[in-house]
Amino acid sequence: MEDDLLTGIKAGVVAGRLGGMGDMTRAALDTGVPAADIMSLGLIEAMSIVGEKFEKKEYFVPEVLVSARAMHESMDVLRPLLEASGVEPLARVTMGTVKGDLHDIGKDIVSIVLTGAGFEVQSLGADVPSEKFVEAAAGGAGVVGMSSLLTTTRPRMAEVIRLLEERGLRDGVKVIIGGAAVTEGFANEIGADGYGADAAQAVRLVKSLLGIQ
Ligand code: B1M
Repeated sequence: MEDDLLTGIKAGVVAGRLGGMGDMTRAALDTGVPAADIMSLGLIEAMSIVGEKFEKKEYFVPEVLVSARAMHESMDVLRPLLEASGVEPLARVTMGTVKGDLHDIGKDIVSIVLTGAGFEVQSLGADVPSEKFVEAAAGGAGVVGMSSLLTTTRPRMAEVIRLLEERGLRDGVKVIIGGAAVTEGFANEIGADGYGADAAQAVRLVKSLLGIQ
């Protein structure tokens, strides 16, 4: 039963079934499937299948867009559960997808998981101008997190770091990056403080950079 519901959620995202994803997600939670499992085994696995279909040209942008909307319907149900840490925020993290890039699913997942781990996350959204990240650092964010899924938008990350240096803000903030277009090597190359391959790694990274156990 639980497996059927998880399989149904995954299939629903792949097929872009809109309207019923919220109910299906609530039904899975009611039968005891943990929210984190729905996220990782249902939603994230589904989007990787969508990605493969896009690469093989079985899916095109409209299909991918509908799958992304179906994923958001389910995430809306999971968000309050995954975000509820019930403790004082450990630190403020500003998260956004860089300018020119509209991919927001991965960045949203990382934000939800960081919030659940006790951080206050300020989400700047997607297609965020470099200046906005700098403003967030000037406003006291302890960590600036940038996501990029398009290789063409990767230079924006280096730009943010350069602007932080120019404004004298770089020493007061940790910069982390992630998303399918970047790697650990790229993070080192541009002088970021770290790279997270997924949401769990991002949490470990932020904690270690801030010296939190
Ligand atoms: Co686009 N797209 N897309 N797309 N899309 C990719 C990224 C692509 C790899 C597909 C492909 O061709 N194989 C390709 C990029 C190629 C490249 O640059 N080398 C691509 C392209 C080309 C495009 C368009 C140009 C297509 C077009 O119009 N012809 C266009 C660009 C639009 C724009 O941004 N300006 C476009 C559009 C779209 C949609 C709008 C249709 C949709 C996005 C919807 C949305 O986000 N609201 C979409 C999608 C869904 C994808 C794929 C299929 C899936 C991305 C996704 O959501 N993955 C993607 C193919 C792929 O990635 N295999 C593809 C699921 C998500 C959970 O994973 O985002 O990697 P991810 O996040 C992970 C980790 O990376 C990490 O944690 C997350 C959770 O595990 N992580 C971080 C992410 N950010 C982090 C930040 C951190 C730490 C960890 O710290 C700060």
